[in-house]
Amino acid sequence: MPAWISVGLVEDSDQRLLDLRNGLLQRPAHISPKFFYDAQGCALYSAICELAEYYPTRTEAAIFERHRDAIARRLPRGVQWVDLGCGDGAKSWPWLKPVEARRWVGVDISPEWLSMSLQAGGQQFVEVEFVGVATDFTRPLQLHHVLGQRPHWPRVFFYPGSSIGNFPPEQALALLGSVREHLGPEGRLLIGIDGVKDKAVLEAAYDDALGVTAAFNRNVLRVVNRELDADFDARRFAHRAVFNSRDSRIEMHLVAQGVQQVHLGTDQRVFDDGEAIVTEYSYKYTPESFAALLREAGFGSSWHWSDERGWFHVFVAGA
Ligand code: AVJ
Repeated sequence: MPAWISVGLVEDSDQRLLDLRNGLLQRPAHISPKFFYDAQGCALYSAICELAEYYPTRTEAAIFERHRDAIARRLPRGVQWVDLGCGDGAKSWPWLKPVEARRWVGVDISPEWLSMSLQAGGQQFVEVEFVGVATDFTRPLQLHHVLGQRPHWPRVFFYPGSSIGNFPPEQALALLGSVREHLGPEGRLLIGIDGVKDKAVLEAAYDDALGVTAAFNRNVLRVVNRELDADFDARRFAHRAVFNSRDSRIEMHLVAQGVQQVHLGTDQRVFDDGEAIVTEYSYKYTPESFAALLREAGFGSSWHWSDERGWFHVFVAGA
C-alpha cells in the first residue's frame, strides 16, 4: 500500500480565494493559471497535448525517448524520484528503472491526481515506495522532512513539460533555488524547457484551430464562478494568445466582448469593452538564457538535450 503523506494544505484556502478575488479587482485584472486545473480543465489540458499545433508535450517526449540513456547517465542511482506537478504520474514511470528508483514522491496541487498516480505507480512498481505530497509550489518547497526520511537515497527532482514557464523569471529563480536547497549530495534536477521560436509557431500552439485552448482558457471563468460565487458569462469573453518577444512570453488573455458587470460574491467589477483579463504567461527560454538562470539559482553544472528543430530543451542540473 502506498503511503499517503499530505503536507498540510500548504496554502490555506481562504488566502487562495482572497488572492483570486483581489486579482480580479486589480487593473489589469488577472487570474493565476493554477485555477485552470479543475476536472474539466485537466481534461481540456490533456486534449491540448494531443493537438497538432501544441508541440511541447510530444517534442519533450521524443527527447526523453531518444536520449533516455544519456540523460540517465547524468543521474544518480537508487534514488528518491520527486515528481513536481506529477499529474497522473505517467511521465515518471519510464525513468524509474533506469535510475533504479527506490522511492517516488509525487507533489501536486490536486489530491485527486495524487491518489490516481499513487495507485497507478504502486501497482506497476511493487518494490518502490510511493509517497504523495499535496501542495502548491508557488511558494518555497517544504520537502526536507519527507525526503529526510530516507537520508541516504539521492534525490532527483523531475519537473517536465516546461511548467516552470508559468512563473515570471523572479519566481522561477526562487523555485529553482528552492530545489537547489533540497538537492543534497549527488542530487539532480531534470527539467523541460520550451524554447524561443518563430512567433507564428508559438501563437498557433496557444490558439489552435479547433478552439481547444480557447475552451481551456474560458473554463477558468467557470472555476471562478464556483469558487467566488461570481457570475461571469464565459460566452462574452474571447480567447487571445500573443507572443510578447520583449519579455519572451506567450500571454493568454480573456477579452471582454462588450461592457460587462460581474458580481464577485458581494463585490462588483465592471469590465470595459475590450478589457483583458490576464490568465497565463508562458515564458520561453533559449538554452543560454535557461543555463544562466540555473547558474543564478546556484547550480554549478548543467547538461542539455534538444530536438532537431531546437524547439524544446531538456536540462539536467547539479550542485
Ligand atoms: C502546463 C504550463 C506547460 O504553458 O504550455 C497550454 C499550459 N496553456 N496551453 C503551457 C498551457 C495553454 C502549459 N503548461
